[in-house]
Amino acid sequence: MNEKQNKRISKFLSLVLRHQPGTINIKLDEAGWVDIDVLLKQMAKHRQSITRKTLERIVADNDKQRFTISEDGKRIRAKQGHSVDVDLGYQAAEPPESLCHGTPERFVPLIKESGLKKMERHHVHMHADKKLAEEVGGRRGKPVLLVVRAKEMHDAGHRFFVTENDVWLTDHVPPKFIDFPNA
Ligand code: HQG
Repeated sequence: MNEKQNKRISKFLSLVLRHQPGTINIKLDEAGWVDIDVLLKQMAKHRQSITRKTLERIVADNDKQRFTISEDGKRIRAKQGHSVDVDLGYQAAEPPESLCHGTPERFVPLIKESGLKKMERHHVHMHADKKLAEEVGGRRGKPVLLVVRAKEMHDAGHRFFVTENDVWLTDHVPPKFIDFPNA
């Protein structure tokens, strides 16, 4: 399996494990899990046939470690980024002093007005790592790096969660906690 195929399957897995399980007629449980046997069978039925070994390789090699296999090896789920309703049991945690959020330049005026909103996702996503946040913002245009004064926000009563792969999540970041460049 080459890099390109790998990426294509990984995208397909994101689609069915986060957004549209109905595409291949699977159901995620309340915590986002689906049986691997069921997933592979339904993928095969929809011209996306892969072996269990390939699936395991994709989970292990995924650039952002997007997926996780249960300890007993029977189930799989996406670690974050769902638009379907799931409860992933994230741990509430105290964030570092500041967290970064990268966004395309064109969204900045709106964010200055209404803060960071979760849009189609369940949370606003932030990273401790500046470079990673810039990459995220760069997916859809020239990125601008916003710095969220996370500790201050937390102390003001906002809840933060952290995922297994170090993505920081919160419901909404009001503009007053955001440092905009050249502002
Ligand atoms: C922007 C990827 C207008 C926000 C990445 C972002 C990340 C606003 C976009 C993860 C706004 C939503 C998350 C407001 C926020 N007005 N635009 N008030 N508030 N926005 O993709 O953070 O590949 O839902 O800045 O690596 O870009 O999915 O969020 O540009 O970790 O694993 O609205 O998604 O990971 O876009 O990315 P997204 P995001 P995966």
